[in-house]
Amino acid sequence: MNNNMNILITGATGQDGSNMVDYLLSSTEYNIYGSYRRLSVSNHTNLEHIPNKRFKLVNLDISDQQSIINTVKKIKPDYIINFAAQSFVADSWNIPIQTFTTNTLSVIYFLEAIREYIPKCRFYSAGSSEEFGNIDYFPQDIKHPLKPRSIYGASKCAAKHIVKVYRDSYNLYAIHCVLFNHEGLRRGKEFVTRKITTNIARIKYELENNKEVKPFELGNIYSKRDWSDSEDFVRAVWKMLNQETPQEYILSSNETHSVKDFVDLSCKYANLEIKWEIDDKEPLNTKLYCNDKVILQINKEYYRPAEVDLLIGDSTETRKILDWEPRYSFEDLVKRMVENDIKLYKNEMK
Ligand code: F7E
Repeated sequence: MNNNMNILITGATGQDGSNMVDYLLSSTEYNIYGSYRRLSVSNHTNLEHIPNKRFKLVNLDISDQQSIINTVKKIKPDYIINFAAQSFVADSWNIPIQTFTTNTLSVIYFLEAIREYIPKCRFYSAGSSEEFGNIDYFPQDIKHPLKPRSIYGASKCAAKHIVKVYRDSYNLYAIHCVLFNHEGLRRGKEFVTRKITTNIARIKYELENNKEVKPFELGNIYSKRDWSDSEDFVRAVWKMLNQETPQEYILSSNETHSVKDFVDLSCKYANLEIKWEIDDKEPLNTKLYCNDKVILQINKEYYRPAEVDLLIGDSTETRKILDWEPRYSFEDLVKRMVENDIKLYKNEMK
């Protein structure tokens, strides 16, 4: 491969996009174009550390077909890694059309532009374990039927089918990989893992500095997810894009843990001694205490109209094909996130 390859990464200001930018800058010599959607307030925190001549930010709105065509014609990417999405499942019930435009229509726009202008370009579409939804069996492998429970999940199922249709019809290197939950230091604070670690960091500070302790609130603490580190996943995604033939994959940790497990482990790594007051009959009454102070309570507002109760992946096959293994365990992930948020909160308070 020559060194003049151009790689377009959409959603470059988000967790996965920025991790992919970092990874490809450090492991390849290629030119990286990170796309972002212009907002009146800048959201480039995840990219501020990248002073690199091989990296350029490009303004691209993936919900606008013309914007995609213009960008594709200008950059002529050899790879398009599409991480941009309306990725917050809970919001997909409130903004269903935007969810489909961003997560599904954009995939058609990209594939049409690739077919027309850059047919050799390799395209990655980010799938999700939300596609499995109301699961039939566990662990879920690539053959698990698609049974989405959220509008987000449905939007990703449609994207998966579209990618396959374009791959089969036009012989494109286009792949859609099911990613189970993946988190990390750059995770958005509305997702449950980062919501937990940022709040635990704040509460630790409040307790240690004799400040008033403000409890935080969660919804369904019994739902179970298969959580990995996004930094591990971006390495695997790059491998998927560099196989001889395109095919579908899944990425997962092959473990499942409840939201409550995540809280317990976060408190352990923050050195907080906690005590649950569980109400089995009325989960809304459940509370978590530290030093006799309530630090967490349950709020109905954070429950979803339809929940995916349990996800656990089986990525054995993908691991073999790609010769990939995760470097971070579930425990490593929680520890890294908690320690990072404790440091960030302390600095913020200085
Ligand atoms: O929720 C429960 C919530 O919003 C995880 C995205 O990356 O992974 C992610 O989707 C679980 C759910 O992620 C709160 O009900 C309880 O059961 O962190 P989450 P998600 O919906 O699993 C998939 C694979 C994607 O593709 C998505 O893009 O936690 N939960 N209490 C809560 N969740 C949130 N957000 N906030 C709570 O207060």
